[in-house]
This record gives sequence, C-alpha cells and structure tokens, in this order.
Amino acid sequence: MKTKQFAFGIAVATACALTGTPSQAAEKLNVLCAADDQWCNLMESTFEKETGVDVSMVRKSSGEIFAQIKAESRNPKVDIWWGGTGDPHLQAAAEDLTVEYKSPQLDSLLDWAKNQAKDGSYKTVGIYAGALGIGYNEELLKSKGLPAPKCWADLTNPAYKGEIQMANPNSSGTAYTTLATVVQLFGEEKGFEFLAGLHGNINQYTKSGSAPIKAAARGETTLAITFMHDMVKQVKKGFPIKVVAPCEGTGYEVGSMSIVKGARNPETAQKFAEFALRADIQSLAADAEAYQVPSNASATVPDEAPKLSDLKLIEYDFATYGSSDTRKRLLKRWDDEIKSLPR
Ligand code: S7P
Repeated sequence: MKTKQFAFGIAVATACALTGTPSQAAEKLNVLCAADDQWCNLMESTFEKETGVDVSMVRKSSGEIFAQIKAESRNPKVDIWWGGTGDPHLQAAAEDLTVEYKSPQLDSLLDWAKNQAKDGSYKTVGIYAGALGIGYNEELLKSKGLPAPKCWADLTNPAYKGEIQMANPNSSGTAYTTLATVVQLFGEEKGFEFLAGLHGNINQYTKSGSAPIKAAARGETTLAITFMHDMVKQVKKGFPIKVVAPCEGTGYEVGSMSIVKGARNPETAQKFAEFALRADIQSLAADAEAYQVPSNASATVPDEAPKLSDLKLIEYDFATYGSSDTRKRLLKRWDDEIKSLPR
C-alpha cells in the first residue's frame, strides 16, 4: 500500500511539473480492519476499484483498535472501523468515540444487526455474525491419547495441561467474547473459577483471536478457542481440525462497523459504510475464505458458514457486556485474578 502511494505521488508530481497544473488530490480513506487480513484486503481493493478512493487499510485486533481510537480521540487519524466483535464497538459508541449514522440500508439487515445499531445508539451496526467454539487438531489429539472435548467444562481437565491456546481478551475481541460467554453461562463467580482452571492448561495467550486455530492447524497447539468460522477456514484448507459446539451452549459475536468521531474523511467513510452493507459486497466474503453469516438479508450465506440456528446459542446480552463499565471491570478482573496466576 505504502509503495503504491509513493509511486502514485511521484507520477502525479512529475505530471504536474510537466503541465504546470496543480494536482487534484485523490479522495482518501483510513480504515482499521479487525477481520482476517484476506477479507480486509478484498474489501480494500474492491472499494478502491469501484470508487477510485485511495484506501489505507490496517489490520488490528478489536481491543487494540478500540484502544487506538480512544488514544487518538483528540486528533483522530482513522475514518472508519470495519469488522471485529461488537462489544468494543458498543463501548466506543457509549464513550462517544464514534458517530451516529443511520444507513438507508438498515431495513435490509437481519434483526441481530439492527439490534446492534439500536444498542449502540446508531453509532455502530452489525455486518456479520459468528459463534464461538472449541477446535482441536484431531491427529495431535489422537497421537497424545487425549480425550475429545465436548463441553467448556472439559477444558479444565488436567490432561490438557499446556495443550490449549486462546487469545488475550484485552487485545482480542474473540477472547473477550469467550470471557463474557462463560460469565453469562456459569455466572460470574463460577465463570472465573472456570477461567482459572482453564488458565492452568493454556500454553499461550495470543494477541489475535484467530491465531490459536491457525496454530492448531500447524500442529503447534492441540486445542484452541476461537470462532467456529475461523476453524472452518482451516478445515477447508485441508488441516485435520475438528469443530466442537460446546454442550452447555455458546456465545456469539455481532461483527460490527463504526464511523470514528472527528474523522477527516466523513463523507467517504459513509460511502464505505454503504458499500460494506450491500448484499453483493457481503456476498464476496467467501472469496476471502470468511465464513461468517452476513447481516444483509439478501446476501449469500456461504455454504460453509456454521448454521447459527442449529447451535445452542446463549442469549448474549450485548448491551451489558459491551458497556464500558462491564467490559473494563471484567478485563481488570481477568488481569488481576487469572493472567497473574502461575501455570
Ligand atoms: O477472523 C475473523 C474474525 O474472527 O476476527 C474478528 C475478531 O475480532 C478477530 O480479531 P480479534 O483478534 O480481535 O479476536 C471477528 O470479528 C471475526 O469474525
């Protein structure tokens, strides 16, 4: 991206020097993207091709994006935040870091996407959904003689010591969804007891949410906690990954999009938001091996997308777990009581 911009700059400067006319600056857009790189890149190139806008797209994890937007709030450098779990988008809305934008396409969206917009006072909107699960490398599990997990509770079995990987919930939206899910499933005290037991079996807390299942695919960890659609991607690539829907039920994300308050290119950000909500654009996700359920009711749902209606989904309380107080409190409690425990 940088090389392209540089080359473009030289070409324009040379043309101006020859003709003596001032250059007309290309429309620009700064996007922070929390989906997988492949999908971020596809969105960038498709939007650039369609509109001629010069997009700078950077991939980061959801918690990191929230922290960056908050840190830059007096002098925002980002125009739009596309993708990533919905809770930090809601927190950004509540902290007035993002702006209200009611898309004319709202009525074309599924209820969970509209509810996300309502919960966030229309400062955010749902773009896709996906459920959490447990994934494991079947060959590694067999070779180590380990039992196949069926439930969240199984993950505290000491037989799995050093065999499980998940992300750090401070940086990763996936891992915060995991934390909020177990608290909603088991209650806060029991949920933290579960997390303490799980901690004893964790080999690494990664920065990115999908990293653990990629590591399982490569044989670097036996088990991983991630979104099921990220597991399906590895299965499709031919890796021996098994996807488990935990027996107690599971949480899910409403992947979201928000326009940053004080964005330098607010109209172009709205243009991108409209582009990202369109059915034809959401239908491209499978081309980037992204298997979430799209929010536009007319978009094509990839055949590979785990069917949310077949899963025992909890009634995830997005308003509570995306609120500033709850998210800050749970992350602090996780840092104080879980992360610091010996392993
Ligand atoms: O890979 C796609 C996906 O799982 O990544 C997003 C998630 O927030 C990843 O970033 P984190 O590192 O913050 O966990 C999800 O929204 C998306 O479905």
